[in-house]
Amino acid sequence: MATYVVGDIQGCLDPFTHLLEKIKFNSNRDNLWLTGDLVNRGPASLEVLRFIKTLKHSQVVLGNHDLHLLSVLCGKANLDTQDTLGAILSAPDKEELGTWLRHRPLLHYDAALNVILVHAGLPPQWDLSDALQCANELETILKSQQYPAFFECMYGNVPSRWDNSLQGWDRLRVIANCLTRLRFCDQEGNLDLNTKGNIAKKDYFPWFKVPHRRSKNIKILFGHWAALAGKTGDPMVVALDTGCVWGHCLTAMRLEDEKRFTVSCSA
Ligand SMILES: [Mn+2]
Repeated sequence: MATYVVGDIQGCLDPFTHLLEKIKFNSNRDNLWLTGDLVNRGPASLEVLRFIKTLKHSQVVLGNHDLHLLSVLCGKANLDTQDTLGAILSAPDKEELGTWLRHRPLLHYDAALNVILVHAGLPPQWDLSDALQCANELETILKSQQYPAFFECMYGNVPSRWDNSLQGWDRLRVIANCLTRLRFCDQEGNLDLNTKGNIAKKDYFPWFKVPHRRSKNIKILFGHWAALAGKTGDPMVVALDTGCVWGHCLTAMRLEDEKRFTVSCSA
């Protein structure tokens, strides 16, 4: 038995299938962890979702595109021109797929390995216990009948900084932005959710390089940030989005020995 952690698939079924063949993935025996953004931008989101839902031993965390799909499914957002989620919206099993996806966590912590799996990252103010608590607050709403009200309030970049005194939808929006959209923030934890490359604005850092970040003692596996090309320069922070949907590659890392396997995604 091995555990493989796969980066952002974004509806790219063929590279995903090729990668599973390359690692000789055995769904009866092996574990698959996924960094989220299973869907959108790529050509086969419906098929990717259906396939992952059938896996016996999988651990998914939700990404921003997964949350957007859930929001569209409950009528709280419209598809934008770059979205490729149309086939899911007209699928006969869209309810089951949506319910399954909505019950996935935002963060997974493996205590035996001291490893966190998260889509984007953690703000510098959070230690492990804060991260677990905040993810759980949002997961609880997503699993409840209140979830459409969250999606109505999810979109937006403010408040720009986590503060434990935040309440209500503002609190949940910041939690969602940290866990699923974060790339850069400053030492005080102000999020820059607009910069998408790998060059920080003045006084900002990649979230994992902020001095005094309180989660430095835990290994963190994440996706979301294709411009990093799988490199952080820090063995405790493991980037796994290698830009599959942008024609680069899809990566699986075997957790036991951290060996990486990749397949090319150029058309
Ligand atoms: Mn993402």
